[in-house]
Amino acid sequence: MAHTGEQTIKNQLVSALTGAGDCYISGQYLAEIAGCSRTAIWKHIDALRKEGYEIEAVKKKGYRIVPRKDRLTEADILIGLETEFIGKSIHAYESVPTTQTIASELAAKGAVNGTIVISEEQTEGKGRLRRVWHSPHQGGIWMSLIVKPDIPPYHAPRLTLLTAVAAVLAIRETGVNAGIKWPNDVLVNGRKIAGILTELHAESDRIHSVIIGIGINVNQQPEDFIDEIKSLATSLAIEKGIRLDRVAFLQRFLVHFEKLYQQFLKKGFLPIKREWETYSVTIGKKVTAKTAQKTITGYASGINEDGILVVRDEAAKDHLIYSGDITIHHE
Ligand code: BT5
Repeated sequence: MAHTGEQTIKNQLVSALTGAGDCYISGQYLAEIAGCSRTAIWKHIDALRKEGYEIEAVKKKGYRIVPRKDRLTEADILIGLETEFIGKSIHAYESVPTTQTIASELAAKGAVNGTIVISEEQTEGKGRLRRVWHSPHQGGIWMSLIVKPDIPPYHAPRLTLLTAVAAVLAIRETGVNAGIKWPNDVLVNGRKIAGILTELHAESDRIHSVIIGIGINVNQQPEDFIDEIKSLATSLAIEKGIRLDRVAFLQRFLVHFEKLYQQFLKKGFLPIKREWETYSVTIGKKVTAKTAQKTITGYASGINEDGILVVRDEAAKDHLIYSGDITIHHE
C-alpha cells in the first residue's frame, strides 16, 4: 500500500498528465505542482509505469501519457475524462466473478462517492432475480458505480431510471437509436443492448451506498452471444457495423451520468422522469406485467414520481408495478 503522501503526488501527476492530453509537461512544472524535486518526479513516474501507466519521457520536452488501445485500464479511462467525481477513482480488473461484490466491499470500506469497479470479463455476471448477465472478455463495459446520495432509501430505484437515461444518451451519441424498456433494459430495435442492476446498502432511513451495476454490449459480434440470448441481444458494433472505442464511449456515459446525477440531487426527479419518458419504448403500449404477486395486462400509461410503472387495465383501473418484468405487445 502506498504511503498517503506518495498517493497524493501520484494522483497529482496522473491528473496533470491526463489533463494535458497529447501535450508534454516539463519535469520542472510537475515538480512545482507536486512540491518535490525533479529527481523525485522521475521516481514517481517510474513507479507509475510499474503500475501500468505508459508514460513517455522526451528530453527538453518532458513527460506525456500515452493512451493505450481499447483497454479499460485506470490510466486509459482517466485520460481526458471530463467529470468532476464520477469515475475519478477506478478499480480495473482483467477478470472477476462480478464487479457488484467488489464494489459492495469497497463501499463498506469507505470508497469515495463516484468510485467505479470495471472488468474486461465477468465469470459470474449478475442480472436481477439471480439471472445471469453474459459478460465475455473485451466485448463490453461491465461496471459497478458506487454512489452515496443523501436521499431516502425508497428513492433509490430512481437511480436505475437515471442510469438508463445516461446509457441512452451515450448510445444515441454514437448514432444508434436506443430506447428504454421499463424498468432497466436499454433496447435497440427490440433487442437488449444494456442492462442495469441497482443494489442498495441502507439502514431504515439512511443510504450508505448504492451500487449501480451496468452492462453495455459494445464490441461483441453475433457469434459472441451464447445461443440463449442470440435472438434477444445486440451490441453497438453489430448496430453500427464497426468496432467502437470502449474507453471514449465509457467516458461519455460517465459524463452523462454525472450531469443527470447532479441535476437529480439539485432539482429532484421530475426532469429525469421527463427525459426517461421521452426515450421510453413502454409508455403508451399494451403490456403484460409480471410481478411476484400478479400478472396484469393493460396500457402502460406512465411512470409516477417514484419511477413506478402505472398499468391501466380494461376496467380503467390503475395498477402500480413496483418491480418485475414486462412484455410489450406489438399490435
Ligand atoms: C439486467 O438484469 O439486465 C442487469 C444486468 C446488470 C449487469 C451488470 S454488468 C456489471 C455489474 N456486475 C454484474 O454482475 N452485474 C452488473 P435482468 O433484467 O435480470 O436481465 C437479465 C437477462 O438479460 C438474462 O436473463 C438474459 O436474458 C439477458 N442477458 C444476459 N446477458 C446479456 C447480455 N450481455 N446482453 C443482452 N442481454 C443479456
